[in-house]
Amino acid sequence: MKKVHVGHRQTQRIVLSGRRIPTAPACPGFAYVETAQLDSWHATHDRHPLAVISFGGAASSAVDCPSISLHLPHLIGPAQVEVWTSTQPVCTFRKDQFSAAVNDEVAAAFLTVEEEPGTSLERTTYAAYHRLLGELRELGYPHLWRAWNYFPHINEIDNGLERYQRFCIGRHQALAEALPDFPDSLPAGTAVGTVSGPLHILILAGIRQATHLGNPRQVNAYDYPQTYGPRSPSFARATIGRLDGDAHLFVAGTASIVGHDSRHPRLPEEQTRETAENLRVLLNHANSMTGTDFIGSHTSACYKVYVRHPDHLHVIHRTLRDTSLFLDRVLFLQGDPCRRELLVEIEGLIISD
Ligand code: 3EB
Repeated sequence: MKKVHVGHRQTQRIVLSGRRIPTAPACPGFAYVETAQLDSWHATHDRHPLAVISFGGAASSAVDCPSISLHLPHLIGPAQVEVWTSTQPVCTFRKDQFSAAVNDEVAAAFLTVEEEPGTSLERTTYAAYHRLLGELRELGYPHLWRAWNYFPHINEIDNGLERYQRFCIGRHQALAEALPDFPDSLPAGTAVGTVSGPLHILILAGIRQATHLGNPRQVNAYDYPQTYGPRSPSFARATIGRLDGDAHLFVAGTASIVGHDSRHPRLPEEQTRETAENLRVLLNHANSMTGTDFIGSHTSACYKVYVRHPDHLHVIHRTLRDTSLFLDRVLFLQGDPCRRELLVEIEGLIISD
């Protein structure tokens, strides 16, 4: 496939709310909000919505911004949505299955694709990534900061190859073609199986580069041997981006993998401890690489815990409570980690001011 470079195209910008105030900081915010409180939350926060992500049911809200609904049922507490906001006014774009919201620093871009019978998941994934990366380049946000991928039946075998492995082939092809400095420019990622639904790809991208990190306990996923699939998973263990003076540490989906081996098959408690240890080492590594403290008291964090079997919720929850990592702001969602033996996966965002 030939490399195509697309020039900057004029796209009509729709300013949703407020006037553009160029001197205002462009810092995005990330919060979990009870679904029932979403409209009053927005009314009382002086922030412009970039995106709303709901889990297990559409959020009915008057908030006008790109929104996406993922079939990842909540396992604890009242339904919450994830809200991305901007202190700056936001411009939104919509073209069929593509939607984006941008400020002067970052873009939140979503693409939703229904799989069609007769089209392989690798082709569907390649086309989706090709489109998303092209749109982001045209909008002026070519640098990837964070990617999330969701699709159903992730561990099912389809014509001799697992659907996750097919997904990895298409993603690898599109990113290797489009990204300068592949694989070093790959961002933190998540790939989790939903209960049902289309392929959803969510990308946070920037006008500036972010810094991508590995985990000293783990082989970089893009260097995994071919025993895990014909093409390696295209993501970094963590990405750090600086916005309005705050360092944002985006932690990729982290599971019970040491080196490149899955550890503790069938043991949810041990997998949870191993995952927490991977997170602890990653946070310390991020601290030492950047001189920023992502563990101390001036940080705020939100995490998502993806649980394969709802029966394991209590042991996973109890095990995490015994680690110092998580106290508040954790969503427990039913979702399938990408390797079938993995029972739990945790991602996070830690902001240090
Ligand atoms: C792993 O470390 C576990 O394919 O985008 C975690 C996060 C995992 C992201 C992805 C896969 C992905 O390999 C699985």
